[in-house]
Amino acid sequence: MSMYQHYTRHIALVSLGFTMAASAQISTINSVVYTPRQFNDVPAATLTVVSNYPSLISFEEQNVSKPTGFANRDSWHFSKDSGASPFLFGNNDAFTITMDVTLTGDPISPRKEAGFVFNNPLNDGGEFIVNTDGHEFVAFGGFLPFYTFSGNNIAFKFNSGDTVRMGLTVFKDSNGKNAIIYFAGNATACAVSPPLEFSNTELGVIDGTSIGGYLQIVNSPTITTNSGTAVFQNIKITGPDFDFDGVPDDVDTCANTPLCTLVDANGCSIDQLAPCAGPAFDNGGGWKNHGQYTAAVAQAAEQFLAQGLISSDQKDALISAAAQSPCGSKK
Ligand SMILES: [Ca+2]
Ligand SMILES: [Ca+2]
Repeated sequence: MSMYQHYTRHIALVSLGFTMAASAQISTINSVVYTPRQFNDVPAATLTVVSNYPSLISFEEQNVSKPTGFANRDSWHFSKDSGASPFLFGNNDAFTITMDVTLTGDPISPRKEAGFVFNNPLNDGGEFIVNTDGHEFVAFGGFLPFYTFSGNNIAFKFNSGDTVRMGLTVFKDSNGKNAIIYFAGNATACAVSPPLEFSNTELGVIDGTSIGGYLQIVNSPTITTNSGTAVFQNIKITGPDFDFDGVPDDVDTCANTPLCTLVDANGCSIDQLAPCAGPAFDNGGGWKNHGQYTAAVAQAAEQFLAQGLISSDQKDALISAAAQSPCGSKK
């Protein structure tokens, strides 16, 4: 099983309207444009870039050390013209972006941070990041509504070297206002923020904003080997995907899949295909008997195996658990 299949809690997702037309533009994104040294306060440091969008981008900065200066920052932004220029998002665009981020700092202080960056066009439009010294999972700055997953939630204490899943959905809510939902996942938990309405003058993403990822390393005047790496993997941008299962709403057959649950190409988990309480189309009658429930789980598990989503052992374990459950049994 992947690390993201395990979760300790999830927050119920509300069904919200969005603008379909706005997503069509997003589908033209085919690449990224690189902005190495967006901040270049330590020019003599060594930067190594690995460029393999969408599966993997990495930035490594070594020897970020000089008597004075703030930081080095390296960025990438989505592009629709094979990396020639950044894609410019508009105030009406609705979309979901997800990626896996591995941030490593050597040492962890001074601060290394990585995650999403919004730029308008190169001014600070806000960040949603993890960092090595504050151990945070936090969105702040620019026009982004503030949100922290860390706070008192020990599950979202970030440590250098962790691989985490980060995501966000920008959409128009039922009040007709632009809002954002942040998503965070790690080896033990997955969660989303509540929908947060934008409160800037433009009430949302400012026209002409570019969006992507970045690594920032704060200069150390004393540690000459001050270094860090950010690896961005499985970068995905689609129309809004409110359950963050990788299948956009307009083609997701099963809404409100629990966060970080394995789904098929239609966005359905095994539990959604074979719910303990009985199939939704059964008018509340539930399963005829326990055997019918177990057969439904077995059918779903066989499909997941055939699609390469689970192993044979996992399939057997799922069927065994279904057989031992009380689901479908008459009381
Ligand atoms: Ca979905
Ligand atoms: Ca789904």
